[in-house]
Amino acid sequence: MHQLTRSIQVEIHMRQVSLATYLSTLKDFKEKEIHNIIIDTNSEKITILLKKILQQKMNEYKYHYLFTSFDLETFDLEDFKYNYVNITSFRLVNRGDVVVKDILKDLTYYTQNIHNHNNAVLNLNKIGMIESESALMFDSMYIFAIGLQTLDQSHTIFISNLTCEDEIPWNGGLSLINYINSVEWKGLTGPIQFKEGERVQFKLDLVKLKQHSIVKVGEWTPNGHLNITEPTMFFDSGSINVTLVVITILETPYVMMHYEKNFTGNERFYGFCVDILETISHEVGFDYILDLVPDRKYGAKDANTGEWNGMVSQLMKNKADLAVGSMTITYARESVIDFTKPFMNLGISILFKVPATEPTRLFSFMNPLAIEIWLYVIIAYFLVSICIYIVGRLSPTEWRCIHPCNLDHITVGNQFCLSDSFWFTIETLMQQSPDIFPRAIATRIISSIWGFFSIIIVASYTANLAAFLTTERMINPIENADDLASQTEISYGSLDSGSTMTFFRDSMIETYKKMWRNMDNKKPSVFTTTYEDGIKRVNQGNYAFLMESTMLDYIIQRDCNLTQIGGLLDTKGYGIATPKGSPWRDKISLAILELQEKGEIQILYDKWWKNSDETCTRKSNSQSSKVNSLGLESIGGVFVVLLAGIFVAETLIWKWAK
Ligand code: CWD
Repeated sequence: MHQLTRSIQVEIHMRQVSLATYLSTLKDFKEKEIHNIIIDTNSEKITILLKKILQQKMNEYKYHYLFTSFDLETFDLEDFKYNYVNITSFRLVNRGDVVVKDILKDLTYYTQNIHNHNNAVLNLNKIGMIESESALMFDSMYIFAIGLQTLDQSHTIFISNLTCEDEIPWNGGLSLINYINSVEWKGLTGPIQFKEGERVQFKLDLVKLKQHSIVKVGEWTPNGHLNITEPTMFFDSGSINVTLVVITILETPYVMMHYEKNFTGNERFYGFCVDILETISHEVGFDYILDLVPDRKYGAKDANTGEWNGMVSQLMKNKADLAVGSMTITYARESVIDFTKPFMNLGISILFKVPATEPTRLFSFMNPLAIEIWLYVIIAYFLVSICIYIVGRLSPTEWRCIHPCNLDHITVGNQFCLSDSFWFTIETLMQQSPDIFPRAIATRIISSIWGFFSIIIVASYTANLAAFLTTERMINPIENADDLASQTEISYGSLDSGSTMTFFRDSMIETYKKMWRNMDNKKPSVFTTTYEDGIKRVNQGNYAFLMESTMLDYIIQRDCNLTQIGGLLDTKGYGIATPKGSPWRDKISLAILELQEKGEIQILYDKWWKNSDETCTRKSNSQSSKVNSLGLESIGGVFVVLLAGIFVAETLIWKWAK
């Protein structure tokens, strides 16, 4: 074993305070984060000081007050008991001692019945405690009485008149002191014994405030000095046999409930968070009583009244020691309650119905190009055909002799007449080799450019056609939060009084502000009391539910009709909540970190999220992109076009034949 030597630096601030400066001094300590305070004052002032400590909310576990007064037990410490504040002092009178009890009983009886006085004469307060000053006074009078009585038994005591003029001492004085010195008695202030005129063999109890009462944690004697018998009391604020009140909220798979009658108490609850709580309770060392929060809400601050509801309000009112569940750590909550380190990370996302597949149509072969592209191609076709006709007419090279052998009758003709120009461009567009060859530079330039244009259009069309005809296409009206915000057809909402709702309410981002305004004004309300209601509405259609990603994962793994849209809108975590200043927060945080590092939280996650028969099997990516054989419903339109073409040609032939 290594002996570690540490040098500790202690900074000591000393203040002499009056009633008027109690508050400012405490404030100063609070600001400077001075947590260990020794208070040396009399009993009356302590009562006022305790009030000021409460006003400053300095009655929490991190503060340690050591009172030099021996009368801690006579103060009303009800408001300090449950906050785990450390209050220590020494006591002279041990009220639990049998001798002390007997003496106090006799004294009470004597003062009430024999003398018919009230307890005030002995300074006995309402719980029958005597102040140390009165106890010392009582013991000294008692010792004096015994000394005097013993003197009286062995000597005859002469009482002489005393004057202020003569300095004649009383003869029996020395003997009385000797008799007093030889008295041994157990009084209110413990064993009384004298040596050379000084009291010896006495002890002071070191006492500390606990949740139920003030308990003895050590002893001080003039010879043995301080002996702390319960060191754990100073480091472990009450984890021995402690039963904590834990509130929770039902949320699958975090906390679920058995409703059958044979389940009682904590057995009623099961789920991911219940398992975590059980593990932590063993780790940290506490028992717990688990119950549901009365209003079934997580906790949100009312924007008008400023009042909190749900589990947050229960913790604020100290009605529970812990709140366990899918409780999100938020800035607003952290300012009124405390959170442990997060045991799970998540973000807000969008739950939506799986988009329907696009129906195949007879003219699906037109889909690869947008309708306006088809229009532009037709317009371009007409323009280029007319252009090539005009340029052909104007270019001398395009004119040639039609009958070169007949030199008497020279007839010149142009190969780009109107119908041939249209024929030439359509042939080029269809990637056929044309039977007209432009000869002029201008017509060659136009036909090359048109040829290039045709290659690009045909290549793009062919590439897109394969994709359009062979894979299923989804009609997805929204792809992310911006899409949701910019439309009014699909309504969207979130869980009421939860962190998702407050995220949108308090956000400074324009898209989310817009979404909040939309949600807040929507009638009927788009907020749901349970997330199951939200899922029901999503399944009914035309509704997107903004929810936390961990829960969303759980749902989409089980319901193949639902899907996640877009990514996460934020990142945050779930933590266990405690009242402000609770000593449990740090211990539970440590336990959570340990569980995370050991991978136990991941094991629990897999147990509740993945190992289930309910999970739906979705088509994997490779399956969904498998090439489907093309049916008539997809490319039947081509046959229609073919028939229409033949019909038009036949009609024209018949007309001309007539
Ligand atoms: N909560 C929420 O606000 N939205 C959700 O989708 C789910 Cl599942 C829960 C409550 C939230 N965790 C809170 O602590 O308020």
